[in-house]
Amino acid sequence: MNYHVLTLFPEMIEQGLSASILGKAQEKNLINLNAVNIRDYANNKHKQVDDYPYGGGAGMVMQPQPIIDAYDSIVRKLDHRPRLIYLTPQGKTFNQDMALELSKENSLVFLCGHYEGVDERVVETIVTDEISIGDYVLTGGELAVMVIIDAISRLIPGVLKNDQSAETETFHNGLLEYPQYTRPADYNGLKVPEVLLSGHHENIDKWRKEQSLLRTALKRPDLLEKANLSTQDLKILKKILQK
Ligand code: 6GU
Repeated sequence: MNYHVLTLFPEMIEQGLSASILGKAQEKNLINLNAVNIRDYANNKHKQVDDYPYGGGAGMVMQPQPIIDAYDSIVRKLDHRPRLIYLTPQGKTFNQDMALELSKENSLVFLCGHYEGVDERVVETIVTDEISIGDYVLTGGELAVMVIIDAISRLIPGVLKNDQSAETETFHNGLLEYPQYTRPADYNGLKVPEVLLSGHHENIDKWRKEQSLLRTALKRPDLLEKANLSTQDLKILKKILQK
């Protein structure tokens, strides 16, 4: 996966994604990160990238020329026009299904806006997708793009230690993850559920499935409506909710 991030703060992106699992994934070339400073493409001698909004109003607007030239410089090195994802609270709210879909691309370009946003002609001409990470306002798209790159990257084969962990956990099947425990089995009188110590894998799987269903019903009932529950799951759920 080749990520290109168009930003006024490339060091923020580079540093934010250099630690831990994503840092390792870059070292292993499972993912590649190219943070492009939009300012480097400004055509004027003051390297200005923003200006006052036509019609007046608060803040500054990012000008089209440096952004479009920065995108074109990436396109020139490829044999196709990669998706250009603009991070904006006006976009579609990011979720796990979108992460999975984007993880199948070869190259992705992200555009981080700042100030009051980017000139609308950028959105009209080169932006293919608009994504938000939730209903709140950030100072810029940088933190949002890091969230999205993290969520996509962990789905790329080899990035996580065992491919399983990306599958079994929260949201894989539209449900929340079951509770986890580690040693000690008794922590100041707080005990790990007996079934987990039993070594009986069938019972453990059954317990975990029940816990996933129960938790989702209690904490995120909205997810339960969307999850594709089998008739077996529905039966289990009915039983545990009666208790
Ligand atoms: Cl993607 N960008 C900005 N600037 N603010 C946001 C956002 C994105 N998602 C939620 N708030």
